[in-house]
Amino acid sequence: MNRIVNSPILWMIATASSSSLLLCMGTGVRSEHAYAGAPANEKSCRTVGRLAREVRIPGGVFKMGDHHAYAEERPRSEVEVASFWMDTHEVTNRQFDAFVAETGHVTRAERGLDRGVAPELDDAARRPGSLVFTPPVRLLGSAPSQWWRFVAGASWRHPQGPGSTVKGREDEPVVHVTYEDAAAYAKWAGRRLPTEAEWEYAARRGQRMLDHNVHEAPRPGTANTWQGDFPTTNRGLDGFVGRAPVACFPPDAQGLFDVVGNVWELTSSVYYPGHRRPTARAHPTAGFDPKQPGVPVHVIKGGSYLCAENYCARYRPSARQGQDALLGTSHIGFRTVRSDSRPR
Ligand SMILES: [Ca+2]
Ligand SMILES: [Ca+2]
Repeated sequence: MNRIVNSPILWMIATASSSSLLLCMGTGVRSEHAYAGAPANEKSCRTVGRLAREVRIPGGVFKMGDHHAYAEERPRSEVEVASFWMDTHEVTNRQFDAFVAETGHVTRAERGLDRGVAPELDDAARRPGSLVFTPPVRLLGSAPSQWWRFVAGASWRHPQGPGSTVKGREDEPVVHVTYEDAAAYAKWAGRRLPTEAEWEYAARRGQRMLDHNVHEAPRPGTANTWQGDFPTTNRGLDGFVGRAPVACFPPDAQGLFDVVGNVWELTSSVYYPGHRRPTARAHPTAGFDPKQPGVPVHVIKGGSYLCAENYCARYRPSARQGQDALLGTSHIGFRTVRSDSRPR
């Protein structure tokens, strides 16, 4: 795999203490802190074991992308999606633990980067770990390196780094997983990761039925996002300042929980900065993100608990970003799907 040493991700790993990741860009909008919804809380969280495992998403044709949002969401075009079954919620720590217990899978964050993957890096830069959101005390400019920190030893078992644990957080979405970790889980479960089109199609169906304008922030009380000025003021008016257990917020009209918000969700689609796929000669099959050139990138969807009105605002079905296929973070997880051969 060809990765170049001056990519922002590898630079971040190499410099560790001043890690950087271009996960979101500013919107120029100042958050007004208005919040009319009732906050979610422990009482509003469903018992995960009693939830339906999956729901059937009937196939159809839809307009994918958005002309009025970020450039990478263009062009908007018609896409056909076959019927499929989708997890009702993000994969939890409890589910991932069952996978690890049975297969012995060791995640990329726990293994670190081997020489075959990134021969240009020195040993210190290969150490096991992951990116952890760490709010800055003071904000100087807008460099993401002020709130993304590479923490050696951070992994799905230790989301905040050594000493932290998922004990008591079994129903929270698993994080610090890479594309290969998520794909391995899905295979073990007899499933697969959704394509970007499948994910967006399902998200649009649910949002439209809730009469949600895709250009606005999620309605208060419907998703775990950020209220306040990111990254310094997290008011937690929706009931959670960090990740929430899955299914604490209401489901969409199809019965899907936390499609928007809580954690970003990995897809099987490689990322390009737009829906018009470039020629194979121009860009590698591993995807291409001009913000992290040379790095294999997959599309992530839905935004996370860190998406605010003044920053990111990618809590919309069409919103998308490229994620380093070999790097985890504390706000990216996934859900799985399986194909359905039945007619619509
Ligand atoms: Ca929140
Ligand atoms: Ca989500």
